[in-house]
Amino acid sequence: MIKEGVQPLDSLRLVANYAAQAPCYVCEADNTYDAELCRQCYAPMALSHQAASQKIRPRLLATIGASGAGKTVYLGMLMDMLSRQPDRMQMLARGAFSITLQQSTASALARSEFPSKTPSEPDRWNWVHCQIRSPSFKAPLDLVMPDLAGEALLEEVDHPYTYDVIHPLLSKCAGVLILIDAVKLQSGSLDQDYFTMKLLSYLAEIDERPRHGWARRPIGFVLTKVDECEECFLDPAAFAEARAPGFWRQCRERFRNYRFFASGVAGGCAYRQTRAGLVRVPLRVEPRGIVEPFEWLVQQVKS
Ligand SMILES: Nc1nc2c(ncn2[C@@H]2O[C@H](COP(=O)(O)OP(=O)(O)O)[C@@H](O)[C@H]2O)c(=O)[nH]1
Ligand SMILES: [Mg+2]
Ligand SMILES: [Zn+2]
Repeated sequence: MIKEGVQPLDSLRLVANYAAQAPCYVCEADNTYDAELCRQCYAPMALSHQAASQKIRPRLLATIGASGAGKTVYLGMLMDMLSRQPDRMQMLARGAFSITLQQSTASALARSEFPSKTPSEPDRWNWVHCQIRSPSFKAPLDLVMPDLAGEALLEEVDHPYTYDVIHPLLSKCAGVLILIDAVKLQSGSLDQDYFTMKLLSYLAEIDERPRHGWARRPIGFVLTKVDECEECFLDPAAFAEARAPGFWRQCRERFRNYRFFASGVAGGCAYRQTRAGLVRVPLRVEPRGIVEPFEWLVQQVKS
């Protein structure tokens, strides 16, 4: 038993801990120190704690595009490839949560399935915090990337501030990859063209500063599913110009730093009858053009 001396009460300790607030890395709302997700935007609070524990602030990048454009498959495959290849660019995941996206994509593809659709609720999105190393970099680059749902993006673009996470995220992003379904463009559907035009005007209006705004930030356009659209793989810029004239023009008029890429994860697809009905499944995994757009974006962000 202690007769003399000051013994802090447990309740006081609790109050002190709760008084210490941590700002969210994305939206900057104050959160209690033990919150798992930001109470306002649902970004993982681990991002803030990890950023606070190191000297360099991680840069934010985003992969955006319509629902079904192939964002989840692309990002999951990219992470898996970067975390395994010893030469070129390497990725080191920071925090266990950063591995979930690549794990769920790789395990679905190993079962000859595509990963399930990204839920539109932000508290269920996967985030990746990683460190990128490359023989051409002097110091590693810390990056944070979420896997957003296309429905949420569309809702936000049509009705700004519906989702607390998207506006602050895209304001702070150093660059984006915009994924566009090449198969839909090839079929003559203009949905992808309209959606990309909306995304581009949303970005342009988020930050209109001539030097630091989106007009000068890097934008990589990635035309996806090239296994079903060889024409696009050969010359993605010419394909976009011919099939998506709306966003092509907008891009030339409003943005300075952009490039076109083509990518594919599957090597052919088929339909399989399941209890849920007919589902599209990959026949083989044959990644093409996965690392190139990301490598370009990272180099632009670094320079
Ligand atoms: N042919 C083909 N289809 C793909 C490829 N990647 C994705 N898909 C199809 O597109 C669907 C949506 O992909 P997903 O990554 O979930 O799109 P998201 O909504 O943008 O995240 C998948 O279920 C597949 O049917 C690909 O590389 N080739
Ligand atoms: Mg998705
Ligand atoms: Zn937040």
